[in-house]
Amino acid sequence: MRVVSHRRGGAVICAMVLVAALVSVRAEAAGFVAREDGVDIQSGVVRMRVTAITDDMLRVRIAPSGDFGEDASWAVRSDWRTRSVKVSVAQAARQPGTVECRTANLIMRIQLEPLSLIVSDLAGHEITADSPLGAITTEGAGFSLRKILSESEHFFGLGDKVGRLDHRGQTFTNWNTDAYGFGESSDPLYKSIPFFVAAGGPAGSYGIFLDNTWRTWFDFGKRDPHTLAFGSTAGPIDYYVIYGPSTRHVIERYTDLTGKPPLPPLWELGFQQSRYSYMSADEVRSVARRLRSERIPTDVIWLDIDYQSHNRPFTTNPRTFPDMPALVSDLSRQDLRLVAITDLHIPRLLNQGYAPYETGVAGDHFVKRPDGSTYIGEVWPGPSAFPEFTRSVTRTWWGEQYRGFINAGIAGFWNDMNEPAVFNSPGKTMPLDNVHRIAEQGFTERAASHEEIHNIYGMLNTRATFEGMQRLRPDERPFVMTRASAAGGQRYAVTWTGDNSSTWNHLKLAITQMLNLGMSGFAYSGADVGGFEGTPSPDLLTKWIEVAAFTPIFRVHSANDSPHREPWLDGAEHTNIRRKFIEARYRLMPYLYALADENARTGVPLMRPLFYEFPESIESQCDAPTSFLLGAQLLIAPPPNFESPAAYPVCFPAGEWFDYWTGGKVVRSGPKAQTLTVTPALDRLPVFVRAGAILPQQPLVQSTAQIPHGVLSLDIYPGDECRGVIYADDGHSMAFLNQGYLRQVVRCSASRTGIVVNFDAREGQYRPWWQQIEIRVHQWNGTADARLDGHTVAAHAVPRSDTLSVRIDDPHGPSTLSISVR
Ligand code: MIG
Repeated sequence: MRVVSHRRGGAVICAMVLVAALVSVRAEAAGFVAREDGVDIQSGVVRMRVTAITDDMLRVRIAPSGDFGEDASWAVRSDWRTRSVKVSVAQAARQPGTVECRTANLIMRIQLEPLSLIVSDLAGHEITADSPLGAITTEGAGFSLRKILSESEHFFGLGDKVGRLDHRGQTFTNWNTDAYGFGESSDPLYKSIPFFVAAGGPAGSYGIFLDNTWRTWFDFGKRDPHTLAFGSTAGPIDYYVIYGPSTRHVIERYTDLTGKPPLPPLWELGFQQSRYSYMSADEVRSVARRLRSERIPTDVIWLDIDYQSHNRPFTTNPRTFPDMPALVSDLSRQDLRLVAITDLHIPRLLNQGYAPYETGVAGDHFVKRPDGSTYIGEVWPGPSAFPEFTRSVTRTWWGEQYRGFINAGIAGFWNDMNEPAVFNSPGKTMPLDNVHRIAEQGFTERAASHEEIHNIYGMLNTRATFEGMQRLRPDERPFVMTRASAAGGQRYAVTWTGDNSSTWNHLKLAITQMLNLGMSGFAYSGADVGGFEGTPSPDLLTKWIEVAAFTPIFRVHSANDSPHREPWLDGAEHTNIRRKFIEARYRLMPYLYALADENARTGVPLMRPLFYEFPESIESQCDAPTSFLLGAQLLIAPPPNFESPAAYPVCFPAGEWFDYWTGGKVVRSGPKAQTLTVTPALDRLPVFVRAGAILPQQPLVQSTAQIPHGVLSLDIYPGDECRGVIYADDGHSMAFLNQGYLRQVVRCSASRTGIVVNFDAREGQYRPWWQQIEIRVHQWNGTADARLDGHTVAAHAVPRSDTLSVRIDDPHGPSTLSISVR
């Protein structure tokens, strides 16, 4: 045995330990070869390569037969895949056949026989360790990896999975599926995101992303309670270990790897009304008129497949939708926009002047059968061809199909059926032996089976749509919503949870789905409000609107064979409650938009489970099945069992909390989680604000297209780490990339004699709609003296509310507002 350690560029690099003498016979060689940024391991024919991408993130590639194969990825950004940092020897190997090296944050211990990898933090707490039962087994082209599942770990992510929020004790498969009629134990569903976050373990949170497009699976201790296992039916063994220790950091890093969601147009955060389908332009106009006369704030009306001629993508029915530009401009006068569905199946219409098919054939843009013929499957418009989205030229061609609709002024697009769904076929999708012809930067040009491409097909569909919109309307932020997607798909589209049902249980499922999607990179998701299939009771639709008002995408949608569910259809009592919650959403728009800005820069989700902000709540079990956070400041606490009229306990993580609706303090400081009993009521949704929050809000508008009249308000809930963020820009263009935005952090500190509010320097050059800001300090008794940068400003007590109000001119730069008890 020989240990070699040497210096290069100042850093000590990994020790090389040769345990076997047979170095000349590669297949039987065994040993470690140090690299500057990792280590290569040979154990029999098996090769493993560990690379430190950053100090807290490792890439692990394993080649069971010695050949790593092509190094390419649809999910991971190439600038991150090619990044690496130096690793150094932690200690000279203590035993033969092991090596230990480290980055600034991690220790890796690799053992040769049996091959295993243990990753720890610098204090020696194990983050993740291969199972002593054997780390890898292969079977044909498939593989299984096994790791130790520690007692205290809980698992999240994996996209749109249903069931409990915590995946522990369950198994899942990733295979994009048109899961019409799914229920609480259905799997697989529409999306494949082979990434999970583990929280609660001895070293804090970490994540594992398996970069493999095939049919992957995860077992979180179901088969063996002490083993975490995952694998795939084929494809590379190529995974990333991402260390936290905070869940936030894991998600930030995962979205460094796979991309951040882009900053959305502001209207994406507005209320959206959809239906399968609004059948004519006149029907759309009447829905628009009614939304306005009922004063239901709304930003978008959606067009489902029936606006098309014979369900043919990129056409319009000339009888029912004779003039799309006129419809768009009528709606825009009412501050509404249209989003239209564009499915990806292209009907085989020979010599009928149907350009998508004819140009598709001419450009050889369709997926083939193994015999070289074009694959044809039956979908809505009849026998159809399917675009070859793995070719960049085909994606460009697809993007070009949107030109007409973009010119007509349609604001965004909806990519449905992109699992892809195919009628009357095995597995409801295309044959697995269909042949894709990859022609993509970073990839070898080669044929690939549909089995390899299936799970990313929907994501590539949305990529083509998104990039097409960018080319056709470069100054506007694209909006795409998709049903199927894959790891990294958050770069191109928001998503919804597909064909859910009008049941109370589905409302509950939607919350866990959106939370796990948020921890899988998809910060923007929604569930069809009211449920797609079935008939919601008026109470169910009302409660669903209340909850959805605090979720990222807020869209009412319904199936063609279920009753209409525009908000006014159940009488005045329901309409009034629904309106009140939609209005609350619009008042909170500055808070939501600041979260969108944070997400675009960091990837952290808008909607978060409690443990995300309060890690100790994993142990105290404070995460009730339906409660969630919107950003770091708002706790939404619907009943854990929606059908029960019984009072229920709301669990609050340690700290002080205020009632959002009244501004009153409801939970006083304590070292532990506390509970408050709440009685459910149709018109009430408990929402709480964390002490220390500064919530930016705005006057009510009927659409984000309207400029609010009045002032920006900052509601201050005094407490520790008091902070808030103001963000604004024009809401739709790309000018924010070039100083056309405003971001300002506001902090406060309270004492017995008063409160000081500090406005940090402003970033960006954008001039906002407000000239003044109203600061409302909650839990304030009586009046006060207020000075802004030394000058007296008026302060007054808001009657009957324990709130102090101070109005100041918009502080363009750093400013200090001192408020003292009089
Ligand atoms: O086979 O476009 O999930 O939201 O309304 C049904 C019609 C096709 C499925 C989508 C649903 C949409 C519907 N689509």
